[in-house]
Amino acid sequence: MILVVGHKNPDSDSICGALVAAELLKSRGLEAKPVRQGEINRETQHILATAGVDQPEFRDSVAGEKVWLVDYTDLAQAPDDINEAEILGIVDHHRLGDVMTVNPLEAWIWPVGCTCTILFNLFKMEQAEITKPLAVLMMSAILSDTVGFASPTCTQKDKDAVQELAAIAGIEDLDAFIKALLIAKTNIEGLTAAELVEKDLKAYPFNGRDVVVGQVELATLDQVDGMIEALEADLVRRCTEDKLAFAAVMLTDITTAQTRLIYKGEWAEKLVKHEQDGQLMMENTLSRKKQGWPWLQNELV
Ligand SMILES: [Mn+2]
Repeated sequence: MILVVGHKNPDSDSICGALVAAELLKSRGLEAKPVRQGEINRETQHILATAGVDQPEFRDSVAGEKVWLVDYTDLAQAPDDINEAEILGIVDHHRLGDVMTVNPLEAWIWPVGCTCTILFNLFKMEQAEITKPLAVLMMSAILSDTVGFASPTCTQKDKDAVQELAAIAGIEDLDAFIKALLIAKTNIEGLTAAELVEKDLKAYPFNGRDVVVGQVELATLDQVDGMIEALEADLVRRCTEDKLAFAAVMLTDITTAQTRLIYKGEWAEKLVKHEQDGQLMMENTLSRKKQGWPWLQNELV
């Protein structure tokens, strides 16, 4: 049995990708099971309901198992005992991280907008059947990761994949489909500051220290009015409890690509010079991977 496992703090690509990759392995005649390392978010719930697919089983230990990794190659995002598992495969669209393998592996790492775009192409290459639910899972993950094609991470391969998948899924009104997805993505009603920071938090080892950067995608920055102090307090708490050098959360208005960065920690002073009127605004910044984190790495060295 191969466990197909997405990253910690799973986003939609990580859940849909695990579900889809497990089906690809099954189509090769292998036994495979998708698993998740955390609770699924509201957008992913919306996608699974639309596709009519159950969420993967929770699993945070993979010792002694054969695994495929989906949507990451960083140890920090893998199950804690990943070194006791055998990594047989990787499908990912991030920079290459620090996982090591004992044996040769199958690795599909493409610079595209979404893991599901790679999986879609693997299904085509292997002439495996893409059912309607699989098409909904893949197109939704691609639209989520690329923020409805608006992210600079989006490539022609992502657009082509969605077009073909929408036809298979029988989605006639793609704009309405995207709108419903983005409403689910930006729904933060009732979430606490800690839950917002945690929502899509990623850990990055940097210069021998630990850094975390979260991102909250919003329909308007007004949604977090009145929560800024609580968000800052939560970042301070994380820096103390987890001995972080820097903790930040990107508050991104996905309609204008404007991001407000809330940040704390020992290294925070390195960024103060970019503030205007007490706020650090990052113009034209939708993507943490392509814009936010590269900029931060430059500033934090
Ligand atoms: Mn992804």
